[in-house]
Amino acid sequence: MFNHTRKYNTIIITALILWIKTYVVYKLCFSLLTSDWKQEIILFINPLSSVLFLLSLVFLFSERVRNRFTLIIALLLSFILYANTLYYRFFNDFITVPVLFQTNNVGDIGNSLLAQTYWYDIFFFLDLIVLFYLFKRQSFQPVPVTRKDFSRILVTALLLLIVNIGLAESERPQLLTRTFDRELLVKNLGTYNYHVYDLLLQSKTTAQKAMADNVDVVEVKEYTDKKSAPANPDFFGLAREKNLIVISMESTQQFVIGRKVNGEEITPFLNDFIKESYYFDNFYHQTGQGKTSDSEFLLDQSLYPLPRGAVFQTHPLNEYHGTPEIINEYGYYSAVFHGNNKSFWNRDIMYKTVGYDKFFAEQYYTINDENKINYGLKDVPFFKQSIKYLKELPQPYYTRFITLTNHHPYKYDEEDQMISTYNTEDPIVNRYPVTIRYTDHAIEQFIQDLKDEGIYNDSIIIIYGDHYGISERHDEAMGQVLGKEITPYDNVQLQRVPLIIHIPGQEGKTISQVSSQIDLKPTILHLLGIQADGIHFGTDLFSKDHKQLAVFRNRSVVGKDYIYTDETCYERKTGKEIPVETCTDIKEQGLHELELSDGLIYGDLLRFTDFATSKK
Ligand code: GP9
Ligand code: MN
Repeated sequence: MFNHTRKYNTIIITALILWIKTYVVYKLCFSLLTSDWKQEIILFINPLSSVLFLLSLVFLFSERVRNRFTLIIALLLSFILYANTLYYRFFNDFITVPVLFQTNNVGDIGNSLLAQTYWYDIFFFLDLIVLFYLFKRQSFQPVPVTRKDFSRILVTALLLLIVNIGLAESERPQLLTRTFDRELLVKNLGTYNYHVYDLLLQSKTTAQKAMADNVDVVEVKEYTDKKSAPANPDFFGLAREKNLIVISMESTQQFVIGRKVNGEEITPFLNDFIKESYYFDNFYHQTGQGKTSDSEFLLDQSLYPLPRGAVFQTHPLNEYHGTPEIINEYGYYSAVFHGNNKSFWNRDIMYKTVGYDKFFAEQYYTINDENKINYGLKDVPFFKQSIKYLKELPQPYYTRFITLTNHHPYKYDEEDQMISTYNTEDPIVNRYPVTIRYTDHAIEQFIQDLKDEGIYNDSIIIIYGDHYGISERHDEAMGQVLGKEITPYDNVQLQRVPLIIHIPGQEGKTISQVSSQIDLKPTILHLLGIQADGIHFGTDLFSKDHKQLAVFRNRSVVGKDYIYTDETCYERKTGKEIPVETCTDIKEQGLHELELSDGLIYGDLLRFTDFATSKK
């Protein structure tokens, strides 16, 4: 009798502690907003089923090791919770299986994550010490248990899971089949169940490639052919035989263009450069977890990056028909310049796959404590040191320069500060204009060097922002900066990044059509005088038939007239909320494109084609 009362003691106390801890972390460390009590209840109960399930397993162990095993489970779950918290603080997202295998980046990401640790993080693990001492007490000493006792806990866990999934499905139909986004999954299933679900998804991805056959690629090709837009004869071949210099501006959002802090322009150089270039002020980034590398993928492939992980990491050995490979057949030499470790984002491998001739990474630069900050070489010495390599390249070339200084958490050395900080409560937002201003200055010097070296007049220069720099976590401070409360509509609009295309001899102008990173490849090919007739989800920005559609990885869609996000439809120009059905068309087209593109990558379907590699 005595045994009966105490045999569940350890499980109950451990479950309670882990359950409450998880909920507290949800509330304090993740922004999982709930809009009614039902969502709050789902959020509250969702850790319990997985916690109980794991703890039921301790009954399968002998009394001798049972308490130790209980502690190991508690440690494991606390670790998962903490790892997600760190990742969330930096990426505003949850860990996925592919992210875990991005071991190449761990060193650098590790630094960023370290900057996000706080002394009070110790609370993530303090309860384990409490449990440790508690388990020494007489009332927590394991007693013999039967299979029935095990089943009791297991069945309770399963019942809880069923109730949880039932509630979640009623709240969010098709949650499991459609995998909306990670935040919704965690909100509804709980962080632990989410990881199990993610593992299952990963195995599905692996199986998909094995099962794909070449029928699917025909469907994709038919779709993109139908969508594609013919080149504008006024622009076709304008860059033929010219060099192409593409600059990726780290974390640079469009809102900084033309904006001032304390009466001073944040981007004085770009503001002027825009006046003699084509400038796209409704150009959106479309990156996912692969951040910079996703933007590179969009640029060179005109395919969507993946919903989970960085495609550079997860599918670096696929067959691709990207810009470097295509233009190589037209006599172009291709190279990338970047002042960071060559294996970051698995670039060294991926660049070989997609056909770059050369990658000037960290080892080509003189990097020391003075000229380095955050992830690597500062932008000014980066461009300065690149010039000597650029001069030696066989012409014509396609070169890409990836800047780095304006990277979260926007650290800078005092001597590099050329503008005041913002003055909000949020240090990240405050520092942001300072590092942007620095990059603006670095690009100004680079352009001057190109002029001095006689390269400028022979080159088309494209400058674009790779992705957002200020995430939604900073909405409050952003609200102060922009002087308004940030709505979901504004959050979509904040995903605009600058795009500047400078063509020698052309005056340029501002083009306000909706456009996105996926449009760059066909635009570049047409400028070079190459028909873009492979598989491209984007369309030429200069085409008279350019399709105004920007599909985000979080499934928001921007169309010519409307913006669909958060299951709400807005008028694009005014931000006015309108009936959600108005957005049905763009939403469906967007989802369809994502599905086709994902299928293409998961199935490695380009291996079944040969159309993009043969010279026309
Ligand atoms: C790393 C740099 C930054 O080399 O491109 O990557 P991000 O964190 O922005 O993806
Ligand atoms: Mn980046």
